[in-house]
Amino acid sequence: IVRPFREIPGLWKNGVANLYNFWKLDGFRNLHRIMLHNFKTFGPIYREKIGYYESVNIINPEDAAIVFKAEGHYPKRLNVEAWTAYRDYRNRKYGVLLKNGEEWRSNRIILNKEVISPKVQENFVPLLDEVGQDFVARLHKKIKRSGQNKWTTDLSQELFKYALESVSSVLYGERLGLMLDYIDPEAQHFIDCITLMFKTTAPMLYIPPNLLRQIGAKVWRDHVDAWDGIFNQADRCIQNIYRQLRQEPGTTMKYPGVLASLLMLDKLSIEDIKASITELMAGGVDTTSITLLWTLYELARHPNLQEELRAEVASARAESQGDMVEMLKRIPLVKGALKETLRLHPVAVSLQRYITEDIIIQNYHIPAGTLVQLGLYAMGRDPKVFFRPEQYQPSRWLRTETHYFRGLGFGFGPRQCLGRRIAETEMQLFLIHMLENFRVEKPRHVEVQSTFELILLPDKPIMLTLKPL
Ligand code: HEM
Ligand code: 2DC
Repeated sequence: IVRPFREIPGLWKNGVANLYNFWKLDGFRNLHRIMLHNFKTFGPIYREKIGYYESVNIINPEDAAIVFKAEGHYPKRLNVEAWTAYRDYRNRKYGVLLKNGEEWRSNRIILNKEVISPKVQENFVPLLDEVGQDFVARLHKKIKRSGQNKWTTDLSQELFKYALESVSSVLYGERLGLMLDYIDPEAQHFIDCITLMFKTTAPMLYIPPNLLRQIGAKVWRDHVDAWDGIFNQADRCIQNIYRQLRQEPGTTMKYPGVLASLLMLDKLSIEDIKASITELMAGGVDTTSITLLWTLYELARHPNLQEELRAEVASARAESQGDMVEMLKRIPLVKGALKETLRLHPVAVSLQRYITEDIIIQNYHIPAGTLVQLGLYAMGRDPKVFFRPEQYQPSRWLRTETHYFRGLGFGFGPRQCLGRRIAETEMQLFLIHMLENFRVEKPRHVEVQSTFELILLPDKPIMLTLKPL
């Protein structure tokens, strides 16, 4: 017999008291650990309410499958109110990230063709490969200058630049020049704004941004400054391409980039294009760079695995004879490593959907309209889901284990990450070039954990030593 919704275990009766306890546990930075703890306490399903934000949380892949089957025609995630409040406040359009319903769907279908379809993916490879080559050349130069034949450093700032250069080259078909010695201070400001934007979003998940705006709270003002910086820089890049395109309309054979393709296609309004290109540019920096940083950290901790990956890359290189599209088809273990990184160190602590029909999970009835969250971080570390979850084992993604609703780092279905193919290609090419050029080591043993700043980040700097091969 199916149990009613109100019997789902958890703390959902007093949102304000729960918010207070959450704050006492430093929950704004510990969300992932609190979720893990709640699954331990309540089991594979629990209901919660923190502040005004209420959800049912699940952890099993089989339950995730039920939820995604009930996501309907217009899948909807948790609305990040801080992001919509900023756009409402500044009178800017929502892009594909924030739109919902029919408008989301029609925009998303057009964007899919230019951003995530297999047809365009091949266009990205030479652009991203060039950035990867420039990145390792830049590291070689730094190592030479150090005079020590190695370099020990926190790579995060370098990786932010690599990620922004990569996503920009795909979006605009042009280089920003971030792999050069002297970089545009505006670009550096853009990078800092994205980090600040994420950080200031986290508390506003639980405290309504419009309330914070009315009382003139610093977190809201910082958030506005951060988005202003992001939009100003994106506007400059977009204007630049727009002007070029009007002066010499697309005649060359060269792939012109996502933005120019969308403008020439002429199916979305300029305002819609601008809104989504800005989101793509902002979404393309911290996500891939942090995932790459975690991957290098894991490779430094597992030197034998690192050699195995290097060997795979070397034979892929030999077999593909310089054709990078072919080469990318021959590196399953490198791809497994990236999946393994996202399992243990996901960017998104959870996936969420408002379900559009009633469902039954763990024998509880859940009515249509409920916000259901899949605890992605908790799932990745659950021994019932992954064999020996504490071990970093890229080969588990090759065959041995079932993958049914387990590889969800980019989300699922028609609402999954729009930047997924860009991110994957960019990260695979990065690892190819790094493995071909450097041995990565860890100067000393430091256990690094995650901290929640809307996305999950390393809680302390990750120091790595790079040695040319
Ligand atoms: C959405 C993860 C990189 C742009 C998402 C979602 C996840 C995610 C989990 C929500 C999906 C869902 O609800 O099912 C990641 C990870 C990345 C990454 C792990 C890299 C390691 C990127 C990049 C871009 C990007 C590079 C831009 C080029 C977006 C956009 C959405 C999104 C625009 C919203 C799509 C929509 O609502 O239709 N991402 N992302 N992401 N991501 Fe990413
Ligand atoms: C954060 O409880 C925790 O890909 C919340 O590239 C639920 C939640 C909702 C939406 C998620 C967010 C979490 C984490 C960051 C995500 C976001 C959707 C898209 C965004 C996963 C899990 C991200 C990083 C995008 C951001 C693009 C944007 C800045 C323009």
